[in-house]
Amino acid sequence: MPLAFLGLGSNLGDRLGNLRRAVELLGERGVRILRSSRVYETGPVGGPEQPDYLNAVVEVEAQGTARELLEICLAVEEELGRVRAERWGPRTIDLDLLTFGDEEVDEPGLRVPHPRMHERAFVLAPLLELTADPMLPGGRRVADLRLGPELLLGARPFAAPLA
Ligand code: GSY
Repeated sequence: MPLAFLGLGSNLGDRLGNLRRAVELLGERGVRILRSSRVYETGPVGGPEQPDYLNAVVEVEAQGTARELLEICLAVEEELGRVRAERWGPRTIDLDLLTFGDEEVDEPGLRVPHPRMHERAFVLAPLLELTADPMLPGGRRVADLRLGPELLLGARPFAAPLA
């Protein structure tokens, strides 16, 4: 069964509660949560002025395809009341499929590895807790990214792992 990494983010309402509930709902829909990073508080990237996010990454075992896992993530977002109003705007929950085994997928609405994951401290800081050498878009390697201290400064540990 493929192992995948999911990025979770929330910057509206009970942010930590939203992340915890998302993990529960993923489990109820047959996604086995294997490990979680700690939860980080991070400044918003892009979009209008908005509150800070809480972000985490979980490693999961999926039952089916990348597309099926994406559909589950979208269903969980919907159940948690996410309204897709503004593209980069605030949200109660955001679930991003970061990687899916060693698959590369480029289809409408689904690009894996996530095309911007290597640019985002709010993804990399929690992800690197779980794996030192994640699959990145374009065949990049973490060692090539020349990550500086701004990565650590941009992501502040906030709470214990979600699982
Ligand atoms: O892409 C995920 C949603 N999102 C985030 C996020 O999760 N964390 C931070 N820090 N900034 C963000 N901007 C967007 S859009």
